[in-house]
This record gives sequence, C-alpha cells and structure tokens, in this order.
Amino acid sequence: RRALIKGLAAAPAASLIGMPMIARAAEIELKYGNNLPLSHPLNIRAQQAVERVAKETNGRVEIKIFPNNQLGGDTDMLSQVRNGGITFFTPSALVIATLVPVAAINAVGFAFADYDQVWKAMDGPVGAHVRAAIEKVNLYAFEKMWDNGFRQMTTSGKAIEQAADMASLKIRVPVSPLSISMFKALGAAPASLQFSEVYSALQTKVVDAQENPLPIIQVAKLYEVQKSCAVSNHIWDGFWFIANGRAWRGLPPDIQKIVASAINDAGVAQRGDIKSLNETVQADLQAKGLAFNKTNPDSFRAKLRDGGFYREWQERFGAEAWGLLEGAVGKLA
Ligand code: X2X
Repeated sequence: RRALIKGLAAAPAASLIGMPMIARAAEIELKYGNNLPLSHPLNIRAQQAVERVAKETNGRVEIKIFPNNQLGGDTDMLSQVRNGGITFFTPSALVIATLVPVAAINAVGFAFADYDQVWKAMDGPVGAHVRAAIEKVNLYAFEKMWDNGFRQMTTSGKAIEQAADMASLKIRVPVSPLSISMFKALGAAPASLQFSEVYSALQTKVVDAQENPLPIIQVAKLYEVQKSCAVSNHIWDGFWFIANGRAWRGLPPDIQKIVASAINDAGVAQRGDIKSLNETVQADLQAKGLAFNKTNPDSFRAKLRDGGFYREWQERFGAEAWGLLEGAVGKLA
C-alpha cells in the first residue's frame, strides 16, 4: 500500500522532469461562449484579449472561445455561465435581463440620442447600477460594456416608415420581456427567438421581420432573407462581458488583474470598431440589395407613450434606475 502511494506521488514530478520541452496544457483553462459569427468585431477583439492574457500570464491561462452559438443559444449559455459550465459569456443587455431585470434599462425605446449619451451612462451611474445588480445573482460583470449598436428594423414585406406600418407585423425579437412589451405597444405581433434561430425563421417566413444593429445584419447575412431596412434607432443595445462569480473569485488576484485589463481594453477597442463600421455598413448592405428608408421617431414615441409603455417600465425598473437613465438622457415621455 505504501509503495502504491509513493508511486502515485512520484508520478507527476517524474513527468515534469522528464518532459520539460513539451508544451503542457495551461494551468487554468477557461471557456467563453457567445452568439455571434467570428467575423463580428466582438469576436475579433475577444481573440486579441485571449492572446494578450496567454502572453501576460506566460501561458498559465488559456481562454477558449466558442463563437456563433456553438454551445447553444443565449438561454443555454446563460445557464452555463451560471452553473460554471462556461466561465465567460457576453449576453446582450436584453437577454441578461431575463435574469437581472434592470439590465434592460439601456434598451428603453428611443432613450439615447447618440453614443456620447450611451457611454456616459454605461461607463457611469447607469452601468454601475446594472453591474451591482448582476453581481447580486453571483455573476461578475466586467466594467466596460461592449457595443452591439442601435437597433434597426428589417422586413421582407412593405417598408416600415411609421408606427402604423407595424400593425400586426410578425417580427422576431430577442428573448427579452422588454422587447416583447415594446413591440406589442407598437401594435406589432412580436415573437421571441434566440439569435441562433433568426436566419432560418426569416427564410422560412415563420416571421417577416426582425430588428438588429446593421453590423449584425451584415455578419449574419440577414440581408439575404430581408428586403428593406428602416433606420429607426429604436433601442441602443450592448453586450455585458460576464463571468461565473465563483470561478472569477477563485482566480488569483494577479490573474484577475491581467484578464480584466485585457477584456476591458478589448471592449473599448471593439466600440471603436463598431463606430467605424457604422460609417460603411449601410452602403455595403445597399450594394447587397437591402433597401433603406429613414423613419421619424415621433410616431413611434407617441404610440409607445399612449400605450403606457414608458409608465409601465418606469414602474418595473423602479425610481432609482429610471432616475439614473433620465439623468443621462433627459425626461422620457
Ligand atoms: O439576438 C440578437 O438579436 C442580438 C444578436 O442582437 C442579441 O444578442 C440581442
């Protein structure tokens, strides 16, 4: 018996001494899942963060990226990051709101006028409020939110020019109570689907319309199954880079520091990528056959106001969160 124990104890040491030249697996392996194609700036910048972490930890930490819903849709990845099956996930604010309701505060319809307002709010008091709520469900949210963008509506039917054009429109929205509530208030017939299902739902006409920022419409090739795009800017949406709370707290402080800096810096760079992309993406989508039209927000806002959308969500988010949002964007309806 003693010999057996001795033999077992000796084995790792012997193999370390015996094979110093062979690359060994990283000491800490972490998985990161997301819902976007590899060509989206979120994945390009995440890959750079992963390389920086490997370098700065001398190979001790390896983060493996599972893009494009390889691990399942948003709902699946949200449970995986909660139970530790994956360490990192980047849900949209709309999606993490199924778990942390106040996280949808940035997605109130027509709240933000521009990116200056967005980043002041999300790097400031609104973001701090949401991050604290995310920590309460035992997840860790990195400081810098990543950009999804201002959401626009596309359809395979008649172009959407004003709120009245949305009557009974079968439109896909993310798995998000706020999105459902908003599109119902606009008179549409919204259906929640995970992003992994959107292309085929449009292709098979399970739904006629969807809404997403232009870079998503581009990388997910949604222009192939849609005819026109209304530039509505109806919601600003971003991704929270989150970690399983227990896994995050279990990392040594020096590693936490390296990982957090790499991810936050990559997030800020990713915001810049989306900003540059926004200057060229419409022309590219037009060249691919998607027709564009402008919309005036007034008819949409009026419909939301008259339908009680703002009143309802002011109540659901609570006075504190609503006050922080209005502090950033001015009085809402
Ligand atoms: O599912 C979507 O529409 C997307 C990609 O924008 C989100 O992750 C919310």
